[in-house]
Amino acid sequence: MNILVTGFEPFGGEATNPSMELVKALETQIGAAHIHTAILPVTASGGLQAALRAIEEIGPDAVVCVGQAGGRCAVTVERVAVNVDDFSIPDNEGQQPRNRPIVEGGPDAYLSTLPMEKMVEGMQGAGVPAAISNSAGTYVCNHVMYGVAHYLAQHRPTAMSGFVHIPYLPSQVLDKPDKPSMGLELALRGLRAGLRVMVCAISSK
Ligand code: PCA
Repeated sequence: MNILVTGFEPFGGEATNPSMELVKALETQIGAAHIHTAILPVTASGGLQAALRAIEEIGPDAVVCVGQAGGRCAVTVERVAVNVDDFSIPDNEGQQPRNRPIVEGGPDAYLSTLPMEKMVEGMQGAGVPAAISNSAGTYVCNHVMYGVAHYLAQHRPTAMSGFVHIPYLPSQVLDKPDKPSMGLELALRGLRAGLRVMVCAISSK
């Protein structure tokens, strides 16, 4: 079994991105699955292109994209990606599409096909604050979640896909002490527990 897990480069003036650190720290084997990783640029077209290139190379059974959601208190498994780019800040190339479809004429939304509830239970069972989120936003993470689901629906319909958002790291909130954070070890334990549940679900299909 092959699983692709992606993270993002830093953006928005941050020195790091917890998703990049997590993906770098992840082991290469979880249960029956070989874990492949890629770090994506935080740009609408470049991020999605890099994810699709990795999918074409690896031919994964599941794609789990991971990103930073600064301000959230828990690891969150996203339920849905919407067909809207509406960036509140420019991406790392200075592009800021507003109120624009990602795929002209595409479905309004794609639901995650990951076993979301079981993954959240697995994360909580490992002692990690976790929840389902009903909005991945309208920035680059939503764009990549939507774009990956759209690609898989056409080219690899048996593969699962979805998105996991991670809070800020403690080092990122030293200058914003009103914001919550989660240490890398705890976030890693959560992601690992979620992936383990997903791998078991794929194995028993
Ligand atoms: N988080 C952003 C984009 C890259 C990242 O890590 C988002 O939530 O859209």
